[in-house]
Amino acid sequence: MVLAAVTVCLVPEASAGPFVFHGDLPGACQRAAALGFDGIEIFAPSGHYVDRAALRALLRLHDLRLAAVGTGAGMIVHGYSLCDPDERARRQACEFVKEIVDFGAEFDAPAIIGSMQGQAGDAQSREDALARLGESLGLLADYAEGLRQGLLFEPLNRYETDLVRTVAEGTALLSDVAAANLQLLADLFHMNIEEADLGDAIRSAADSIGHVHFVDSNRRAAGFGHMLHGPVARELIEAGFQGYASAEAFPLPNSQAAAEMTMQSFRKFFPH
Ligand code: LER
Ligand code: MN
Repeated sequence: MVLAAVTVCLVPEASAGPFVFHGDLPGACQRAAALGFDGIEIFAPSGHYVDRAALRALLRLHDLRLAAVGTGAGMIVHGYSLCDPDERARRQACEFVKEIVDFGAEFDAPAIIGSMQGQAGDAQSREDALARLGESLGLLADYAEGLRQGLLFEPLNRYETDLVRTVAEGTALLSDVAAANLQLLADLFHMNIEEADLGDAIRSAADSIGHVHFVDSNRRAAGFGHMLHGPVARELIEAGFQGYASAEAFPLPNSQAAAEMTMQSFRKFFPH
């Protein structure tokens, strides 16, 4: 069964970012539960930011799960990257991610490596950057494995990275890293830019996909753009996908309307 999640951003520097709810964690939980979401995905400033006991109480109160935790604040706030050519900076990036892995693991939620993959840029060749990224991912997957936790790797579109942009590039990196607990996050917004055919891309990597960012062509809630979600949903269901379709979308026209439209689309494409 595919589960529904919705994003909550607690990072002030990302207040204009593509997250359905911003700032108010108790309010987001209350609204997510009222609409029937199974879980929330948290984008936090660090692994220490969220009060564990308070979150545990909120999740219990609203019968929600923590679906996943984002690590992108490491890039947005600190400029960290897992492919940084400077070894010390790369180690700091890994430490930042590990703290978020710790946080997620307390709630049985995997951490997401998206923006933290970084960019090769002019400082290094793409090949070297990919090797460094692969090494960091291997270390982090081992670390997560020690906590019996998965790790999610997310290809991004060309305007955000010059490293891993397609699902096929993602599966190639995963096979280099060869960690059983490392899976792909398929963000439909990035895929809509980079893939020739979304359904084909999902089918070709179905075994590796652990999480989906469920969104429309314009990065608004699924249903507010022109993406054809039917073939994507069909391939996920066909493959027996059991993870979350998590709404990572702009709060347009507002958070509530984006969450409502997401849920309407979720029920249409993933009927239980
Ligand atoms: C960034 O564009 C994104 O999609 C996030 O999920 C990655 O951290
Ligand atoms: Mn995403």
